Amino acid sequence: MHVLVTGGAGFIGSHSVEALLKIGAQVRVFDNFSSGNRQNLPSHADVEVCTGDIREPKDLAQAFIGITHVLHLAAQVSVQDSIAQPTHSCGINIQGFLNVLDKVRTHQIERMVYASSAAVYGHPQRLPLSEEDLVQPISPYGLEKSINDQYASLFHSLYGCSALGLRYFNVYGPRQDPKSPYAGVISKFMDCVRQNQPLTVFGDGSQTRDFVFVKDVAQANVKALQAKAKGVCHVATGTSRSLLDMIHVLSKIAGRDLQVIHQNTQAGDIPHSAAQVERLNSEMEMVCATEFQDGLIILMNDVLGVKE
Ligand code: UD2
Repeated sequence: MHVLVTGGAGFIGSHSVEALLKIGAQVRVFDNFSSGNRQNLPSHADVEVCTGDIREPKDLAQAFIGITHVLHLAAQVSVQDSIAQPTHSCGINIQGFLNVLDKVRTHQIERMVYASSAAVYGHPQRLPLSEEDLVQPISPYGLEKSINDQYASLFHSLYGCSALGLRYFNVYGPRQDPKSPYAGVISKFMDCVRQNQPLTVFGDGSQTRDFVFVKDVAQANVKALQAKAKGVCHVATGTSRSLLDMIHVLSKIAGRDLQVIHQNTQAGDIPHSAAQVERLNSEMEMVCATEFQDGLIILMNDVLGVKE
């Protein structure tokens, strides 16, 4: 397998590169390093790093030479930025996506897996969400991801491209920069623990999410590249927990009580999110099995610089 990983120097990308190396794949990382970081990448004979932008078809043409599989993770990943600058976000997440998909077509790539998102559902009509549920995005980011899903499906019908979109739920783990605009609540809270600062909870903390560990997500990406399933598939654990519950586990592993400040619920916040994971379990033969406490311990050790 010669795999091109767009966004390969980023949070999910760099863990996916490591998972691909474990199965003996040759990996070419394609990244414009706007948020990705070379230090996230292992120096390994089977990893090649290529600087380029998915908005530039010429950059992509070079990167696709000799490639058999594509893992497309490069994106504008901030929901807030997509609301503030919708045309900029569209340029990366729709035009950039289409540039990659079209190279998949013209280079007759065996398999493409790309990052879709739970954001396509907007406010869920019912829980737990199934892949068949109504797509009703409430941000340009969610809309862009759902358009990606439609393009991939159309390219399958028109040209036979084998593509699968993975709808990630709330991914956490090492290398998610807590200062970045797309940092999730866990990486923010972990940073507060490190600095001995109080945790800010928006609302009463009863909101629930399906928190999935990044190494499980990387494994799902690899499995999806090897599978034949088309369409879209959730990547989640199938179990949701509240912020208060998460803080309880966090305080247990920190070995002390954590101070919590409550602020008003943020506009557009979704109270509950939960995923059905039957498709992931059966078609991808994959379970996101990292215990929540174990994932948090790995992250805490990483943030505090404790060697495993
Ligand atoms: C996630 C995704 C987002 C999009 C969305 C779709 C992440 C990081 N974000 O947003 O990209 O796909 O799902 O539904 O995965 N919170 C606090 N204190 C903080 C930060 C957050 O209380 O300092 C709350 C926040 O109000 C929310 C919950 O924690 O209720 C989770 O927030 P998040 O930003 O980690 O993720 P989410 O689900 O809003």
